[in-house]
Formats: sequence, C-alpha cells, structure tokens
Amino acid sequence: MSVVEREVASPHPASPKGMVWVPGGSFRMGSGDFYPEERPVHDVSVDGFWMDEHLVTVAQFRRFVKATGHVTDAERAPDPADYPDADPALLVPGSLVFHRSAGPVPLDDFRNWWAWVPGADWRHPEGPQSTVDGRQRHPVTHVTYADAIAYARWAGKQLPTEAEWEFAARGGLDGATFAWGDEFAPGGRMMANTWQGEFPWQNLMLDKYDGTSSVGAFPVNGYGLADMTGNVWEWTADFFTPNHSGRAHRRSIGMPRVRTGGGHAACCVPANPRVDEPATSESIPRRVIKGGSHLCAPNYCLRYRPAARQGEAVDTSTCHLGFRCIVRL
Ligand SMILES: [Ca+2]
Repeated sequence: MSVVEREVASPHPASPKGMVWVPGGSFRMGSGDFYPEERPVHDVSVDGFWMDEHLVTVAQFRRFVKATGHVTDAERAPDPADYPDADPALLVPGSLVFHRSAGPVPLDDFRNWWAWVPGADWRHPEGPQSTVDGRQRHPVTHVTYADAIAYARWAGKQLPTEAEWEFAARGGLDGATFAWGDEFAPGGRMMANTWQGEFPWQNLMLDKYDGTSSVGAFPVNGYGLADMTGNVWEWTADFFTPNHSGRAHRRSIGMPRVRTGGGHAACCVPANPRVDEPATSESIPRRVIKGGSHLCAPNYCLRYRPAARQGEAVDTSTCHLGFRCIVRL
C-alpha cells in the first residue's frame, strides 16, 4: 500500500457538465514556509469529488439570477440592526472596489487601496458606471458567502471545504509551493493571473492582465482545474481559524484513515476535515478563502499558492473574490 492512496479514475463514466473528477487521497495540508496561518503542515485525506473546472463566470451567475430572481447582498442596503455602529448614510447597496494608488503607500492600512463604492455589484464591478460587457467569461465577483451558497444550491452543488479545495489546487503535486511546481514562472511562463510589481501602485502585468481574466486563460493544473491560483479568491465552506493547529471546532467526516505504507509507523490521518463552527469572538463570522487573486503581489500578499488562506467576513463582497462548486458522491 502506498502512503498516498488515490482512486485514479472516476467511479462514474460521465462527468457532470463543466466539472472534473478530483481523486481522493492523502496530502500534506498547509505550509511552513510562508505565513503563520498556514502552519503547521499536517496530513489530511479527502474523498474524491467533482469540481467545477473553472470559477463560476458572470454568464453562469446571470443564468442563476434569471432563473431565481436572486438579489445579491451587494445590491441590497444593509440592515441597520446588523450594523449598529455604522453611519446610516453608508448603509446603501455597494461593495468593495480596489483602487490603484498613485505611488507607494503604507501597506498597513488597506484603505489606501480599498474603497466602499455605492452601486458596485456583480454587474458593475468597478461601480455604477461600469459594466461586465465583454467579461461574460470572467469570474463573477462582488458575491458574499450567502450569494455563493445560493448559487450552489440552485446548481445542485456545494462549496468545497478548505481541505477539499487545497487538495484540488495541488493537482497531485503534494507539498509543492505552487499549483504547478516550485518555480513561480517556469521557463519564464506566467502560470496564473496575479500582480507583478509593487502593490498597490505598480502593476507590470507580465501576465498581461490588469484585473480579472477570462476563466481558463492560464494552464490548468494536474487535475484539469483552471485558475486555482490567482484571478479571484474563492469562498470555501470552512470557518476561518488563525492557523491549522486548533482542533476545537474541527471535525472529520468518516473514519480516520490508517497510513501503513512507506515503512513509517501507522498513524491516523483526519478524513474530510472541516471547520463548521465560527470563532465565538467574531460578531460577523469569517470563512476561509483560497487561491489568491489578481491583486496578490510578492511585496504584500504572496498568497497565490494552494496552502495560502485568509479569513473573509461572510457579509463581505469585493472585486477580487468569487467561487466555484463541487459535487460529492
Ligand atoms: Ca495580473
């Protein structure tokens, strides 16, 4: 028996449309080489599942809205009862939009590049005067966690857990820094839509894209998944934890798998872990987002890696956050 057990083929002959089979297996989740929230590296196993081969696009989200009449959170005025400390004048429909600064700015204050823009939503990503014309195959943005869940339910799908997402992003390259290996731009080839240059003012666009890009504009990973790195961050179903060491709110679905291969002593690997309780200290819970975005730059946010993770408040929508879905057996 090998240390990494994998079902190499789908148990079903026909793929759901637009989805690829991600075989189950064990992997090393997290990284000890970058940010503290990614530590410690630990063994995890996940069962196989189907995953959208690309991010949910503007066109796909439009079909969902047409079918259901769904109104996104960004298109609705926040309820003052939920935000007792907020200026009522600011409780209008809107979303967070990135603005490039004119020059270098202190990186410890995100207000130097993020602005709350009334009228920004998935149809108007930069504000009310903007449109998604010509961007139908770009990932939908300005969606909250609830919006992503609503879409997934309509599609008969789910959002991935963090472990499922990270396993999928690694594409079979267990322990690699990036989804395609250990080198950022192998042979000079850009592998994802990130930010090259000094964030947040100098975007060199070596990858040719300022802002979002059409899904699938960059090479797919080992499982055939596009844009698991960069373009936009992706919602996952897990609540955020400051790192991987806490087990208080973490549970596994199914029996732990016993590893006996490789001459190592047998040990137990958590199967299908998920964090399904929020931190009690958060008035608005945060969920894990993965993958990094077109705004991730080495000088500020080297998070265009499978192990990278951030917490995002569930009521937040931005111009660099979207999602994709999975289907479990
Ligand atoms: Ca870019």
